[in-house]
Amino acid sequence: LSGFAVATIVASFGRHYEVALPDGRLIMGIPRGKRSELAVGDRVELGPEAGEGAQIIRHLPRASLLFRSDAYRQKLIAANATQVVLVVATEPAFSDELLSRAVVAAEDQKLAVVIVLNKIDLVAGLESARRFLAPFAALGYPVIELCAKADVLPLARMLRDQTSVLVGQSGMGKSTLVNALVPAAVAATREISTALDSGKHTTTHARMYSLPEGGHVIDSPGMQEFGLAHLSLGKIEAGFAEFRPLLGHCRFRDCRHHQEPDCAVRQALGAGAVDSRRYLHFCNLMRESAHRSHLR
Ligand SMILES: Nc1nc2c(ncn2[C@@H]2O[C@H](COP(=O)(O)OP(=O)(O)O)[C@@H](O)[C@H]2O)c(=O)[nH]1
Ligand SMILES: [Mg+2]
Ligand SMILES: [Zn+2]
Repeated sequence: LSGFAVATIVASFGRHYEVALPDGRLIMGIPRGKRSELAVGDRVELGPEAGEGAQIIRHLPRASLLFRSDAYRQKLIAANATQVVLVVATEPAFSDELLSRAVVAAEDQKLAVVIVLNKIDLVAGLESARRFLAPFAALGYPVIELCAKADVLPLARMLRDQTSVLVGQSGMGKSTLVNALVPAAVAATREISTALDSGKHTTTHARMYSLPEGGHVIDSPGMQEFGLAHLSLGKIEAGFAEFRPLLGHCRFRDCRHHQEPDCAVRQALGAGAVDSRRYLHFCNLMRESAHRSHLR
């Protein structure tokens, strides 16, 4: 690489990045500024290659950014993704509230959402997992049941020509899925990851892989929480698809759907049209958000 090139960030190691050149070659990209806020999936312009890698001289505009945040900082998950794949399993137990939160973050960025229920070979937790996923399925989010160790074809079909980011708690099988989808690519990067992670099996860095059938998939480290401190009340509300036909039908225009009289959301809840766990997830987000506005 002698001149300038547009490249894609495929892995982030804090101070520097691994970037893919248009011909597929991977090199190191070093940002110019002190503080960089680039994410896997970001498109950048590189200066001429020199020594260890190339300097990142420009950050190209993003089509989307999936991230979570608390009052203090934001954690970038992936840039330019088109689809979020939420991975849960029959065991260990998963948090359906984390799912609701990730869905709100995805909806805010207009990303498609797919849910994978993995480890269906472990049948003991199957019925309970399905019960927790039923409200999401009822909203139209596709739920794909599979066993990552046996057959990932049902998921592979959904990934074609998309940039999909796998999101979920650790232990759900995200890395096992990616390994089954792109075995050669995972093997090729295992050495560098092992060196950087000091041999641990857990995923500590997000990484993007090219899919043989077209498209890309991003493996991400497991998360236990999904804060949405960056989203306004309106954005949170809009992230609950079942509320959309109800908004504007409450007595008060600024109804928070909590204890107000003649609230269309609470009426729908009473009638069973809004799921009670989804409503609980919404209330928890609203409470966090109200708490933040008091702090300001
Ligand atoms: N029984 C069973 N175990 C699985 C399956 N998929 C993954 N696992 C196991 O679940 C554990 C966590 O998997 P991993 O891919 O590291 O999860 P991640 O933290 O989400 O990346 C590992 O021990 C896997 O071998 C599956 O379909 N069935
Ligand atoms: Mg992992
Ligand atoms: Zn209301």
